Amino acid sequence: IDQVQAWFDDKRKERIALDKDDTFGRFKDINVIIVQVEALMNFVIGKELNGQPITPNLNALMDKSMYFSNFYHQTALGRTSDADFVTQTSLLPLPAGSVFTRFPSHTYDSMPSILKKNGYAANVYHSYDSSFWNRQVVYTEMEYDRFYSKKDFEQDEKIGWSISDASFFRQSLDYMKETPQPFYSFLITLSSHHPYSLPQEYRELDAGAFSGNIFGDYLQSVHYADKALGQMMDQLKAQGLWDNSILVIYGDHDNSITDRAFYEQFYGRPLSDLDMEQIMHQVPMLIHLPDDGLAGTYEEPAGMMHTAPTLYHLLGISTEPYDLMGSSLTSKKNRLVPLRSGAFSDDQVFFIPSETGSFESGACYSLKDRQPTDTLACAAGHEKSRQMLNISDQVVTYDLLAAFRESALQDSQE
Ligand code: GP9
Repeated sequence: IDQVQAWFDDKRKERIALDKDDTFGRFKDINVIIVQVEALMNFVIGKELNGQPITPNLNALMDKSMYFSNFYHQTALGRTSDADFVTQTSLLPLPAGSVFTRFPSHTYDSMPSILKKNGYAANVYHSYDSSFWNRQVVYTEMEYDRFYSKKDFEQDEKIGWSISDASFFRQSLDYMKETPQPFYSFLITLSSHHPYSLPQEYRELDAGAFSGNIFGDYLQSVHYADKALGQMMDQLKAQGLWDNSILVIYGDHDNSITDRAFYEQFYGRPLSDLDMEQIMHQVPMLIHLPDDGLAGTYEEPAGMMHTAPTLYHLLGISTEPYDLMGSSLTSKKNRLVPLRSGAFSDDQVFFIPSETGSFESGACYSLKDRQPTDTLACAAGHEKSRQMLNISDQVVTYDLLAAFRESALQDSQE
């Protein structure tokens, strides 16, 4: 316990030192709207298919936002629920199962609870059964004011498991109109869910050589999700929320399509193991702010565990009382991004673990020339990454944040 606490204390000091820069609190008391987009991957962003942009609305938003071009999803078997957990708590997912179903009632420093302490309303929107991924229980624990689930949405326009993203955004924003400001709204989309069987009338992309296969279906679904996002942004503007909200959009995880041949056909060239690892683990991450001062492409590696600390920093909320693994992405300091598979990246190397799990038989790539390099170059990062995963596992499994708070309370009473 002492070691874990000391580790968090070091992180806390690093974070607080970063709060001295002039981006801290630049967007105080501004609304925060986060959209977690189902299976949206980074490799489609800015790309065209037969001359047609796949994500025209995200491309346009990218120019006016902080765009993180090497952002990793960090999820494991808990998929969408892991993306949610890591984003909200700045901890990491478990090696087996989902935190949402295994340890829903343990103590975590989550964004809704922290923003509420700072005067925000906090609501979560997802048009599916409230029990899926144990969300109802977790969202109550995270202290959201309200979870708008399937029963709160008129099921007027069906795509896949639920209503279309367009209808979901329209209805969610109607609810948001009534929410006192400042608010935190977390929206989770669904139309681009596997197996990407988008009804014919929504297919507006010429998938060309990919027509009729699952990769083409995926591109169609992402193109549709982008269109719905564009409509959502228009509605935010019409409702007068655009200029007083931070809008965060990111993909939750990969598309489960692992056949390298599809990606090589898409890129028109052979892809290395490093290319494939990055393609499968990178999701887009955009933070649109009420002014353009911080807009641009941020190439340093980053991950979902950095999202909440970045928002606290921009909003000017001190993270001193909280135990978080990430730090703000407004700083350019070298970051280590651990992935649950045992892979990790920093700004120099990317490590791909072997099937056996032994470090020596893994592959270490230099990001400078994208060639394999001596595993020694990955040794320190490997140790740090293992340590972070291990610390997070202990916090989640043994409810250590509750133990820290309990012992702090006892100390203060003595
Ligand atoms: C269901 C949705 C999908 O509510 O969030 O979750 P996934 O299957 O992608 O983990």
